[in-house]
Amino acid sequence: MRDEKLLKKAISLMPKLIYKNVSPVGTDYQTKQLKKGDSIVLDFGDHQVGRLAFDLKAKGSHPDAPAYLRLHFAEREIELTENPKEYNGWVCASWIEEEYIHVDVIPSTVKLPRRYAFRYVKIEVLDISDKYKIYFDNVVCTSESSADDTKLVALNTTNELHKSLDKVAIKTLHDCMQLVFEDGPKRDRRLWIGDLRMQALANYETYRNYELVKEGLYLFGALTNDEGRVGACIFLEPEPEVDDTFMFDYSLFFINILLDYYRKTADLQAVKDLWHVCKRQIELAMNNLDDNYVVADSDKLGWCFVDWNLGLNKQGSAQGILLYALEAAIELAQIVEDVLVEEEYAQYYLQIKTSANKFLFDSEKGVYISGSDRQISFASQVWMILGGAIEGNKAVKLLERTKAMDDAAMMVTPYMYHNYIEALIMIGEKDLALKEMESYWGGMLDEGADTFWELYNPKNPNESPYGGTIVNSYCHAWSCGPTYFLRKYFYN
Ligand code: RAM
Repeated sequence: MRDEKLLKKAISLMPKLIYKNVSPVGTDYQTKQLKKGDSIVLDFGDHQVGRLAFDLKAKGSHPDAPAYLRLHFAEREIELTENPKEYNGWVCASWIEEEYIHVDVIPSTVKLPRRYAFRYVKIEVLDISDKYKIYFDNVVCTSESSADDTKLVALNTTNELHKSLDKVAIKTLHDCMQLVFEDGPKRDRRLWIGDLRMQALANYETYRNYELVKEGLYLFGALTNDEGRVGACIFLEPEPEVDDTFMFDYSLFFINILLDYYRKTADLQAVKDLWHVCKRQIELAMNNLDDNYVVADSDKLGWCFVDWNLGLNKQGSAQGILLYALEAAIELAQIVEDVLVEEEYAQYYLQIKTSANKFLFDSEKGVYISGSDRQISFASQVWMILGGAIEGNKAVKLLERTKAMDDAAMMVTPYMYHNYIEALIMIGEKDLALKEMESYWGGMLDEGADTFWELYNPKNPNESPYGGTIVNSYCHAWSCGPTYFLRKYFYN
């Protein structure tokens, strides 16, 4: 389904990109003359999203054969040690940022064809004739982003770790802010709704680009599937289109993003324009409940996202997420004065909450369970807390019990950690929230992160759910939480 009016509005909100030329650090690369088999690694000093150009020059005889080069762009230096030919994972290898190019005329200016996300670029001379050597000059990356750094206010702290967490989180957000909030500028380079929720929150505390959030909301609202379901992500080109991936949790988050946006902007018109989309998401989610008001579990991979832990059962989390979305929907109903719907949702909320505590709570173990195997995971507990199924001290104890269990399914992404930190803050565990954030995101800093990653397992920093780190995204929007948490809850 395509709502042209909403789409037009979305497109009118598309930002202008801001460009900046960045050169590699260290100036001696021009002095390195390269022959066949040689290579050079250029370091841009920080993560960049942009286009690369350079002058290719020769020393020796007039070049009598083209130069054949391979360029490999990397967000982390470790990626340069991996051989793309050995990558065998399920995410398409075409995401690996490498180019094989022939340069016929030397000297000449070479402009690479794509936008890349990187800090390092390795250039290998695959072949040139032995009558000349090449060298590089005027290497420049024209970086691009719609984030306006003049809008930033420094975090008022002397705590060095907090400064770094804030700075790297903002850089992550900055590099993902393009024509839309992208999930990651290396991969998948598009607007995903789960990522948008967190980007919007971090953006409210930093760049305050409300229009970019609004654009995202109108895009998702304009482009749904045939039954009106909000998609998991949107492609922009060649023209805006919703992906055919739909996930229970991601569709519902539309409602929370709209409410967060309204709370910041009081943009009543936007709520009115998009209220029918919210109602449809609730309706569709309600169709997914069994007779006991419990979200029906599914074997279908990706029916609900929650986290990249492939062994995770999603049912418990989905129940909590539905409560979380319903709470937001009730507030939105009040805002648009849709009294009957407000009452209806309040009833749903109570029923679903009661069912969560009746059918998805193991009273012997004292934790929420998920799926027919009664899986215990952090995700289920966190989402039941965020959804309000359990509150206060009871919730504190719930997390303590979960922590004490060796077999509880762990969180694997900064995305799920973000939800965990939010839950801790919600139940009054601010100190613990800060400690957990410092240690988890701080672990990435210890690994040398310039931007925060899509995945981070402290026990195995190079883990990948895709079958190879070479396609992991090391600047990923859903990990920009620290700036939001620090600024909203600790330095306010
Ligand atoms: C990843 C994307 C995105 C996330 C989805 C579920 O492939 O990069 O960040 O929202 O999965």
